[in-house]
Amino acid sequence: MINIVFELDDKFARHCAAVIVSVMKNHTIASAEDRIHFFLLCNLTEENREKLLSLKQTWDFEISFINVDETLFAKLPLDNNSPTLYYRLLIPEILPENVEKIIHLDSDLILNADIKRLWDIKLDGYLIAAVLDEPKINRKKTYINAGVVVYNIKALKEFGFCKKWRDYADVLPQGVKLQYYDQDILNYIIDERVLFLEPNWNVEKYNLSLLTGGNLENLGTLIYSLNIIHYTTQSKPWLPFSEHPLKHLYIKCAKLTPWGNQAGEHSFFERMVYLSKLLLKFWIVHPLFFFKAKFWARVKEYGFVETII
Ligand SMILES: [Mn+2]
Repeated sequence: MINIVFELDDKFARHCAAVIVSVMKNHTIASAEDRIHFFLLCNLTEENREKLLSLKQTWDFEISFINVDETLFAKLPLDNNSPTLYYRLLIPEILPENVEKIIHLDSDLILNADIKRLWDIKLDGYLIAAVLDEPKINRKKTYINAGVVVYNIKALKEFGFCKKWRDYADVLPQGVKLQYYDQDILNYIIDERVLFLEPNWNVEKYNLSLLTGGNLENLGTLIYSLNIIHYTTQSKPWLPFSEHPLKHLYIKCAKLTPWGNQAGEHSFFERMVYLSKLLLKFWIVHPLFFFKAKFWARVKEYGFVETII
């Protein structure tokens, strides 16, 4: 059995469904070992659960919904984000006893290869396997992206992962800022025994142009080497004005979900409402933006919407 875990709230149910479709579409079940069990850490409405379950009419997989007690994260900073982003910290202790290994996937990505190829990578003594992220100031060179991670649950239990992050949360000063929340914690706690995966297992903004040589419009057969596309930017493929060069891969899968009819289509009204909200948010942060030459230079280079996103 191949185990996959997601964490999500009601807003992301539809995007998680698109990921499930993308996993199944690219997967061949040759034997019982290849069957997939999805574990969803979530507190979803009945309606959203039913819709996710209805995918079983088309695809052959197992699915379990696991409720999460959000008070467990009371000591961690959230700002205005959903506590969902911390659910993954529970992975080593919230799953059934017999799950010794699991692939964690974000709900803002799309599989473009058979997940079995990732599953078959041997973890041996490693705690996790993941892809390197962009090294920024104050971030270590071996900083990993938390969107696609293979967890060696047995090893993480022995390592005491859950105790370690709770101890860490206990000493966090009030009002502290974690720039990337759960991802910063994961990188802080796990500083050793990380198996670095090939970048094509988590193709995000940072490594997309590195892998494609910058030629994003005309990828040709190169597209087949991008195993997982992770839409990490603000410009998610389901939003109006998204300019992600691989947004069509998301839309193709989203159309095959119970939410899918209008995936990727936005009426003029929706686009205007979205643009007004963006503009307002931007204006609050940069009230004098229209006086700044730098702003207009960016508009010229990237376009107005991309600049204010
Ligand atoms: Mn993500």
